[in-house]
Amino acid sequence: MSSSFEPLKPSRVLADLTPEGDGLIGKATGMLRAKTGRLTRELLREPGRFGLGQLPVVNQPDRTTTAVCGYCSTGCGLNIHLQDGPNGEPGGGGAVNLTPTTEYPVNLGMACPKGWEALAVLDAPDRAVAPLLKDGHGKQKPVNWDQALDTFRDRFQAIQKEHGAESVAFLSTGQIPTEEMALLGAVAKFGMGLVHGDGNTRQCMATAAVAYKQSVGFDAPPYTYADFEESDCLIFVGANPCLAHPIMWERVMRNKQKPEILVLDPRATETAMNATLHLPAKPKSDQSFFYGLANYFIQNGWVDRDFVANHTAGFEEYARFVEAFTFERVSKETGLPAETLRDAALRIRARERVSAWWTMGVNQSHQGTRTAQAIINFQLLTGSFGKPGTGANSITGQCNAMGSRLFSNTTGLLGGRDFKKAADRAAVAGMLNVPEERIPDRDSLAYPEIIEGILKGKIRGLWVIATNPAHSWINRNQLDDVLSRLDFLVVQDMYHSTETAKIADLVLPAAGWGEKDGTVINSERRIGLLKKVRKAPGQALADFSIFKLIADRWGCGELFEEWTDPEAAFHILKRLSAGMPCDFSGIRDYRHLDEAGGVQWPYPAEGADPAVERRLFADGRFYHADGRAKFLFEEPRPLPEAAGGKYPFTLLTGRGSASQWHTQTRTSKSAVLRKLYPDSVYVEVHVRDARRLQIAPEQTVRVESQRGSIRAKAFVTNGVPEGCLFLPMHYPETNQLTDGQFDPYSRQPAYKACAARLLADAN
Ligand SMILES: Nc1nc2c(c(=O)[nH]1)N[C@H]1C(S)=C(S)[C@@H](COP(=O)(O)OP(=O)(O)OC[C@H]3O[C@@H](n4cnc5c(=O)[nH]c(N)nc54)[C@H](O)[C@@H]3O)O[C@H]1N2
Ligand SMILES: Nc1nc2c(c(=O)[nH]1)N[C@H]1C(S)=C(S)[C@@H](COP(=O)(O)OP(=O)(O)OC[C@H]3O[C@@H](n4cnc5c(=O)[nH]c(N)nc54)[C@H](O)[C@@H]3O)O[C@H]1N2
Ligand code: SF4
Ligand SMILES: [Mo]
Repeated sequence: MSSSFEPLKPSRVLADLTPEGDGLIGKATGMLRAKTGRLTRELLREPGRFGLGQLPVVNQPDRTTTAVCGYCSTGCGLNIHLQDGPNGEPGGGGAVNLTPTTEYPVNLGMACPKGWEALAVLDAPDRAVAPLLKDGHGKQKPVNWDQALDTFRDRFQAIQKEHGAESVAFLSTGQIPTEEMALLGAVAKFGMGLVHGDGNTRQCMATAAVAYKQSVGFDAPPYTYADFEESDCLIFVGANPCLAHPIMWERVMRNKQKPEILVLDPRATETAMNATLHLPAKPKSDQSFFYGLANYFIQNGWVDRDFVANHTAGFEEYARFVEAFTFERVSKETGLPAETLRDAALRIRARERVSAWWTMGVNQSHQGTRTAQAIINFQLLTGSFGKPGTGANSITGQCNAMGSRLFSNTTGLLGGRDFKKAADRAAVAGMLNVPEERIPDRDSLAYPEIIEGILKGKIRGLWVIATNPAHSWINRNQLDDVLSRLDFLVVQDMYHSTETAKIADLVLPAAGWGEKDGTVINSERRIGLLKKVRKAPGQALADFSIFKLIADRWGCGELFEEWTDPEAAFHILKRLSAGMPCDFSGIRDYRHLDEAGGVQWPYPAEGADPAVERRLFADGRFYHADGRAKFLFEEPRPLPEAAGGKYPFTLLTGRGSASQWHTQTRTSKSAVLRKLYPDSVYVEVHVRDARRLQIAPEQTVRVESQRGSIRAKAFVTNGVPEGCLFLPMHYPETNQLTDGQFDPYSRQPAYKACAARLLADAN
């Protein structure tokens, strides 16, 4: 590691600044941001300088294998370099290093800092290496697997006996392979008799999933990453790919169409700084923005009449509805001048291949579903679907968010089916050889209702797998209280030190990425392969094995006999997918995935398109029975908790750097990554707000909402608009302030706007 490399802390850049002259501050913070944004590219050229990946000498066939990265939904391919075993077996000693795969169609030889450091975080001292059980004094003590499994069964069965089968619930994840998550969903629901189980994808993708299902008839992001390069106008809405999906952003940088890049984000993010037009609309005004844009296009006759007539439904009503969204009105609601709105419209109109990309700035909102559909509607009326460089494209978050949307068996039945449909239940019962009556005939409660169920004493046992709600759930002070009411809390995680594992009655030690096999589905629907290239520490087991052990101990193991190992499970998944829009029954086996560089769904057994990069809807046929996509719309609603009075700021939250991952259980374990972000929580505040409140850069301040009060370092910047604050989600303090509000259709938490105040005095 080079000692000359200086960490990118805001403190260092800002220490040199005086609050005089916004220009200077703007320039300096801009510099910092540009640096963070540029980091990935610098890394690619000179990884050694950053202490990342001491490059292996050569790619030796016996000593190199491949696997997909296990952090974000980009799904980069990595070459894993192996050392020889104790007796000289080539590659038998496990992974010692990795480098991005040049031939993988996703990343083309690139990786971000998290990917480069993926192996380092496996060796942390706080890895869970044995099951831990709370003793009579509330202290967690190591026990063996036998005791752990007995306790799991006895406690949960006792709760179910007393309070009914539905009194135990589970929280799944988009973090583990599809095989594991499908087995979990099957064991929990068909084996253990649970009805309620949801996952951390509720916090993340629920809005996009519901929006697609309602609009196009199936949860199907339509694009391929090639569209980043083929588009001549990219509209990013509430997305900061520069740091949240750095390798997708690298694909944008390869775009040779001299693209127009519009970024709709209240903050001047790293991505916005690379835009041809940044549109700093007020938080949650995107829905009005797209209605206004649609109205302007319709008024000018810029509608793809053929596409609308042949492939959509409800356009006339939509056109009437958006008439009210004049630029005058939209200007008031978004805070963008009418001139800027017109400019944006003309820029879009001037281009041929327009793509719209959205992430959490849209999904995490009290009106996320209708906002996502406002984007979909706009792309429908301009016919921007199914052609290269187009689409209404939700970027997913976790490495297997897409797998979770299809196969978690939580609020939807395996393979994108519906628990409420008898035919779907019968189909799954037949394919899995489980009695039909074991399949619940209704949806699970959604995550927020599960929490409410605990509060009301209806849910008394909870099994949490690969997610850390005590840090990541909205308004977590309340959640702490809720979780403490449970009779029995089981947490299955790689680390025993997560906020949720620390309060668990039973901790089950799990293997992580690199320590097990399986597949994940990335944002462009590409199924990629994870591989075991390391032994898990101590007694930690792959989640797959843990679920099998639990099924056996519970007494329902015989239902899952066919699920012998992840690859056998993959064949079951293929069967479950057959005939569905996500059909991938044509994938031969794991080896096929490895050889092909991953395979996008659909890939049916008959007539699969062999192209490496594919998009959906080229024929204009959507998944509704009539083949048409629907225009869905609604009056925008005011913010549930508008800024004003005692709490004059709007608090936004989100990703802070390319090197931090969520609740930091993993990324905080790499010494290299730790140098790349501030080690304690900071709040972004606009220069003029800081000056008004007499807050100096780096000063410790207090941020408060109706839910809580935290101390944070002031990061004075004009990257956030006046009247807004921004807190990165990676620090446990952030969700002490957020407000438990949800989208009515998707039940996704509205993490990205609540009222707050800022006090210069931190005491
Ligand atoms: N380094 C890193 N990468 C990650 C992750 C990580 O933790 N770290 N997490 C992964 C996951 S699971 C996810 S879901 C993605 C998230 O990826 P992104 O959604 O791109 O990241 P966020 O920072 O949460 O939110 C994006 C932007 O939304 C803006 N925003 C807030 N409110 C609004 C609004 O009302 N309208 C608009 N237009 N914008 C708004 C915020 O200012 C922010 O810049 O990242 C993935 N990649
Ligand atoms: N304020 C605010 N809060 C947010 C957000 C925001 O933008 N703002 N974003 C939300 C979003 S989009 C998301 S996705 C969530 C993420 O929230 P979480 O899911 O709670 O975050 P992670 O830190 O990814 O938690 C994953 C856990 O799984 C463990 N783990 C990793 N791999 C494995 C494995 O293979 N097996 C097992 N058993 N465990 C494993 C990790 O150690 C970690 O404890 O946060 C949400 N919270
Ligand atoms: S961009 Fe995402 S998938 Fe690629 S290396 Fe980084 S974290 Fe891994
Ligand atoms: Mo997410």
